[in-house]
Amino acid sequence: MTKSTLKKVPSILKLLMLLFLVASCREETTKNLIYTTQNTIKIDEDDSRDSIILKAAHVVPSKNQMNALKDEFIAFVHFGPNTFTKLEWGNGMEDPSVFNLKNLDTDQWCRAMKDAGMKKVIITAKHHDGFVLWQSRYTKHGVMSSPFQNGEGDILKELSKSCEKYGIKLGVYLSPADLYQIENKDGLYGNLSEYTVRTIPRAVEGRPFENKTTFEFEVDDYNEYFLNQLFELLTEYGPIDEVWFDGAHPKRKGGQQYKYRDWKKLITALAPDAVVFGKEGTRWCGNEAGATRETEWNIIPYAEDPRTMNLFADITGEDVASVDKLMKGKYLHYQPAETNTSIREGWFYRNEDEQKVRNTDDVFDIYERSVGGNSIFLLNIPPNREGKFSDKDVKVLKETGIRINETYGIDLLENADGPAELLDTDEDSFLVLDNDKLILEFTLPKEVKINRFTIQEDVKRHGERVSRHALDAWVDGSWQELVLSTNIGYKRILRFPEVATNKLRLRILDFRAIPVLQNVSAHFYKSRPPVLDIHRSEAGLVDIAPKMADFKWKPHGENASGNLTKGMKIVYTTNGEEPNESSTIFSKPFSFANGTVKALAIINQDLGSVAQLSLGLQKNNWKAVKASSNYEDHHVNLLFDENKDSYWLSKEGVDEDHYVTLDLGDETEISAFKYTPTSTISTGMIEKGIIYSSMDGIHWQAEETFEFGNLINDPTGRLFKFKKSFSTRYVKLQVVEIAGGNSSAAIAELDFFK
Ligand code: FUL
Repeated sequence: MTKSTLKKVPSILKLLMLLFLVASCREETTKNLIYTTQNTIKIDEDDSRDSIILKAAHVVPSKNQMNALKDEFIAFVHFGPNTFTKLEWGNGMEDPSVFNLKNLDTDQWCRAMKDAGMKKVIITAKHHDGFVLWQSRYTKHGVMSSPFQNGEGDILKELSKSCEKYGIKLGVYLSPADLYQIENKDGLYGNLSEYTVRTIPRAVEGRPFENKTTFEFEVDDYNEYFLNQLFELLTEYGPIDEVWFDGAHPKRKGGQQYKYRDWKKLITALAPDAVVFGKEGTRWCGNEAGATRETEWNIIPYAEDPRTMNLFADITGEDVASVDKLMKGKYLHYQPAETNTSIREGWFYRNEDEQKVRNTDDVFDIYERSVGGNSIFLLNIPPNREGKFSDKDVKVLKETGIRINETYGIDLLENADGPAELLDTDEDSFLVLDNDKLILEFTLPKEVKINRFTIQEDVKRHGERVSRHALDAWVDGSWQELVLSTNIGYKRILRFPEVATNKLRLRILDFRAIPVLQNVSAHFYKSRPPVLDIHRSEAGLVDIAPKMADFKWKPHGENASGNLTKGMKIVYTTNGEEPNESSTIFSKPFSFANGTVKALAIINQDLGSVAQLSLGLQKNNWKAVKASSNYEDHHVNLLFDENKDSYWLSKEGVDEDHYVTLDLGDETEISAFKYTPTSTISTGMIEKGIIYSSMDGIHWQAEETFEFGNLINDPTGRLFKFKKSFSTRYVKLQVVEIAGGNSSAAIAELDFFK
């Protein structure tokens, strides 16, 4: 029976037939497919809720998407003028000489990635500022005009050689937004040029291409420029496995449109193995903080056919693809999420002391939640101004790799009894779970301690089907439920408190169609001393305690954090040094300002990861003198209450002029300030402003204008160092620009540093 014959029969009848088919197919083929599996399946007008669910169960990844999923853990590299100007977003008017790179060690990058177990690297060949990291024929705004190797250097070439040497796949980030092409007088972006038929690549005298393929597209100047550059990147740097299109736009001009379908034709022809991020290939997970969803389905409902769409909106929100959401779509499309975040605060390297680096616990935790939550983990490691990954970052990558190997390199089910298709290492074996197979048992030769269990569905052939499942262990003569979870997809890592057992039971509780599993494995993760949280109270006292969010997985109200913290001590430093066994023991909250607190937990001889917090002036004597306006629930006092969850919000529409003035209590020397935007709402981000000083609160002196980029996607605190420190008693923060054209300004917390 074909899909088109199915289309002609009424819905109810269709459903009955489908159910009959489920039963008969099961017997005959063990493959259990009703429809042909496809990457995109159209929802027909007469489809019922059940037939839509069944269709969703037949949506499978493309070959490139499957490979992207199997890469699991991949690297991002943000490098460019911002590395030298210490900004998150450049403005496109940077002099190429700022890219004053003396050394470059891409081998060191690749070694560190390899150690971490990463399979691919995606580099910002061109970020929003338009500066190119390779020897492009089509612009002078890039390495060719920089002092790096006297203008002869090519970062892409070096990286591609290192990738080949270390067996790492290569991907390119080519920003559609291009501030250089917007700002310079001959810029091509939004220049209102005509759409005419043009040959790609445009021939450039003296610089022929080895690859003689040509294309004809009807495009304007900027699309032509973009296609020419894609041609260079996809033909001259070895195989390219991912092309990353960022949706962010610091600025736009002239109604510039992107002819993505032409870009895609070029990519398919020149880099057939490349998955395209930000379009129909892979999607943004919706945040830049490393947050993951409890339930991440990769079958996404679309109102239009994603195979012909030009514009892809960001998919955010908690519920992206539940059954209710699928009902609203017209097409069902397989599209895995990439969980992208940075190892450092911000995407670009700034400095060694102030810019926080995620610790191993943190990176490992995101790894388990993202790879083990049906997504791809894309971790950014920004090279420093020496052209290397900094030592701190390298150490974390190495430790993460060791931890992944120690935990997931050993399968405790290796000699277990159970369905062979799930226990073997053959990626092509799978098990169709007929009704009587919805409960699977695994018996181990002897009792082992476990706290992790991984399950994989056969997504390659059968798509994603399981929507609820539970794992039990045989303890003291009865089954004890360890964890209850939702979907599985490519991989689900179940985390639960340690249990000693020789028998495990997996129960599939709900599904979209008869489930087909591919693999299961059991593991033991040696728990470390907990990650710490350092916090200063409104009264100025610093408290250090285990971070509770890390124990979110505890089931049945068991206090896993309590268990873990038995016999624990916390040590800390306030002089910038790394804490160790002989550092001061934390016994009660202490008063501290203007410096960095670093702390770690010790259990037995085991040292945990270092947590650190830079603290500015104490705020207990501060007073708000005036705010241009505020909402009742978002009073101005909330911007210095040491609580990032509460925030000041100026009134929309009431004042054009948004500002706050504060009395710091005493005359103080100030050299820097930190703006923490609110992450509760995504509006009110202060992109540009002026800091004023005053001794009497009447006469004001403008000190400096500040500017911050990428606040909406990455609402983390931003430090601004003044060119010259100044003494003041009063400060005024005058808002000049609010991100995204919003008309309320928000501040979660303000800090000033001596
Ligand atoms: C964002 C960009 O604006 C950031 O600068 C960064 O490149 C990140 C990966 O994507 O949207």
